Amino acid sequence: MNMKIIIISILAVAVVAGGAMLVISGASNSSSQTVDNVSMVGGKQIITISAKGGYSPRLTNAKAGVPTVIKMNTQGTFDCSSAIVIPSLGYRSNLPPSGETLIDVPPQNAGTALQGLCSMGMYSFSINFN
Ligand SMILES: [Cu+2]
Repeated sequence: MNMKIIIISILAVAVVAGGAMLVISGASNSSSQTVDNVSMVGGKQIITISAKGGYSPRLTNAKAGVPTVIKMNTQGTFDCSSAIVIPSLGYRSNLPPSGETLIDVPPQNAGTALQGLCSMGMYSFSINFN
């Protein structure tokens, strides 16, 4: 009987702590424009952008001339930012409510600004290649 109560309270603490960490990481993501969301994996440049009530980060500085993958993250995204359009790539997709969607981007010339939009053009993000 006592054991059960202890286990339940441990679970409750874990859930609350997990929730708090999510809130903290979410806040730091949206407040900072200089998040490091670009990484190189196996010669490919991976740009991570999350979509939920808009796109984060709004502005990304990336390398020109390398094959690139945009990794769109959704997590409980039920707003229109899940309907994504990248006009210059002719790309249009409906992202799943939660998950990862990979978008292949061919090497871009220096000076290119790639723009992504929600289908209504209300939310946007840009990636500058240099
Ligand atoms: Cu929209």
